[in-house]
Amino acid sequence: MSRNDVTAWSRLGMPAFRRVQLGILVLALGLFASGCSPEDAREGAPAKPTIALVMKSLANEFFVTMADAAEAHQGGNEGRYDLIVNGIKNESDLAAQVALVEQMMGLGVDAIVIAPADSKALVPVLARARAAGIQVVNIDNRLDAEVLAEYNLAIPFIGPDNRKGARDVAEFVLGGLAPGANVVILEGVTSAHNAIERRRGFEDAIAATGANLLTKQSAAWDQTKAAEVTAAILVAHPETQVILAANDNMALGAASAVAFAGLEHDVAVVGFDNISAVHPLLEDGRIAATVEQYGDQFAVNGIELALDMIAGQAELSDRETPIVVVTAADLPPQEPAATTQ
Ligand code: ALL
Repeated sequence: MSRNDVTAWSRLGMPAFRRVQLGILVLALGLFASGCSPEDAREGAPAKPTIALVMKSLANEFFVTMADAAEAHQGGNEGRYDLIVNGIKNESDLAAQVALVEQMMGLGVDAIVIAPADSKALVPVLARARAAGIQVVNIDNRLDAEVLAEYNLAIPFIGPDNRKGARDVAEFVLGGLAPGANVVILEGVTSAHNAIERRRGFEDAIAATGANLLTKQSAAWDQTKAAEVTAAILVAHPETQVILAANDNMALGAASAVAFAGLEHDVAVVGFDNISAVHPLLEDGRIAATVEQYGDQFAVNGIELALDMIAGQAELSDRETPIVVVTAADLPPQEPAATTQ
């Protein structure tokens, strides 16, 4: 069995998490059956490099879309590289993501393209990967500059200006309300740089529009947690008018808590990601706006950069990707319902 088997398994159309696990298992069994250690496999590997995409929660549509884009890219570039797609189950399970990177090192991959769950905790293991000669590209959530400097590491980053995206979407909603509007912020995992940047962007918009911040709390990027946290906030602060959620999963959770609370006034909810699950809620107003950050392109750009780095042709500079506020007006017109004669 070769590394190609991993890629073949990864395109069977199973849920991403399972196919990833199977892919790793198939590769591991292949190595075992042929009596090779991962190092031996690396020596006898095909000239094609193997790239590992290491993401966060595959329960989040954002990362499933990212995985699909990476697999589609590899499908169109089969002669150039092999791909292993990985993710963790739980948004805040940092230890699981560290273990995944170690697993990828053990498999002897040539490059790791990673969306780190935490901006500091992943740096030591990535330093070990670099020391083992593996190229590393950071996508989506930026690694902490100070910790990178401590490890004397230069890792290029591909991702958006999260602070600006958050500010833009918050100003879109707050701009339509009188100054003094009562606002709640739902933060992501607070040790993630993009969560911090989005919180700052929301605070920028609150300051710029003269809104009133009632409370900011983390729901760790998670829909269920966001529903629980929001339900408690709405009991403590029934005067809430706007909920600024740092991702769409939390916006979905917040919207369900708002519906359940049955307040007598409207509560505007915003998110970030533009996953398809929020589109029906944008259409009917339960979510006012989100931010498209083209997450599918992070992985593809990261893979291309990794290939250049493996070939020794890349400049290690960061690449900023676009962001745009999305509202119901930006969605494609709905298909008319099918009629039966
Ligand atoms: C961030 C992404 C997304 C996502 C979140 C959840 O890094 O940019 O906004 O929803 O991770 O893990």
